[in-house]
Amino acid sequence: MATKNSPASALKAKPSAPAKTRKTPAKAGPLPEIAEAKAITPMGWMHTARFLTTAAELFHLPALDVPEIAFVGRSNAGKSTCINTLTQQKQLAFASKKPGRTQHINLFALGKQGLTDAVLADLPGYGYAAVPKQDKLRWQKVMANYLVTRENLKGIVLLCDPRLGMTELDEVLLEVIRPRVEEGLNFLVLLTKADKLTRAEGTKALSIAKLQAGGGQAKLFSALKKQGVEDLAQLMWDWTHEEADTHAAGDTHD
Ligand SMILES: Nc1nc2c(ncn2[C@@H]2O[C@H](COP(=O)(O)OP(=O)(O)OP(=O)(O)O)[C@@H](O)[C@H]2O)c(=O)[nH]1
Ligand SMILES: [Mg+2]
Repeated sequence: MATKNSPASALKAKPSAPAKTRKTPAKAGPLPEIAEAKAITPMGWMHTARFLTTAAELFHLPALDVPEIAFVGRSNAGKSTCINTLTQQKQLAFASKKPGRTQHINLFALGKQGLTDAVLADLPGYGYAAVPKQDKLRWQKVMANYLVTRENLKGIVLLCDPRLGMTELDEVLLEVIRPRVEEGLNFLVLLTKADKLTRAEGTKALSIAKLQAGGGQAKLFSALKKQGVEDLAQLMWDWTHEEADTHAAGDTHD
């Protein structure tokens, strides 16, 4: 959904001024304002993503003052694939058939070079049986700490394979983040691999996820069919530009 001052709403051109008689021949190429609007569609913005840094421990993560969105979920849920699909880059985040592929917190910067305005965080998945118990517990602590203490965290996307539903560890994560969601942290349950579901199954899974999401939202997504991609890009934009939108909206009133 487009909000005020979102890239999509920027595309809605203002009523154009009455055409004046042109004295000089028109130059070829797009009008500057159209070129500008094109550069800031949610998908265009997502495409600016580039690797920022990686960290195995929380204290290795740089403190940032731009909004950050975390992609979390069980191993193999499709977090890295989702980031690659959103950013339209094949190998920005490492996706793999082998669960447990992502083992560090990987940050990706968004926005024009030198003008980072948001960060995506790809987190290692949990619940992969082959990981030694000690490592599992260590990781669960790191992640819980990250989700509770990361100051610039603006939103959490919990990716979930609807064929498996919410696992016990997903429920634990929901409990961990509940206080922050109640305080207004943005939250989305993203049902991945929707291409594996019939339409009826998708509708049912979505209504269950909406209930489980508490104060958050739920959406269907398929990297394979490119379902829900633009919608998600728009939501990411809205989450990370809320204050700018509010200020701009306020500017219209005296
Ligand atoms: N059919 C289908 N397969 C998908 C989709 N998204 C991801 N996959 C597959 O699911 C597997 C796991 O994807 P990843 O993106 O590596 O999952 P992850 O959540 O990052 O996994 P970890 O890094 O282990 O936590 C890969 O084989 C992907 O090709 C989708 O939308 N549809
Ligand atoms: Mg991954």
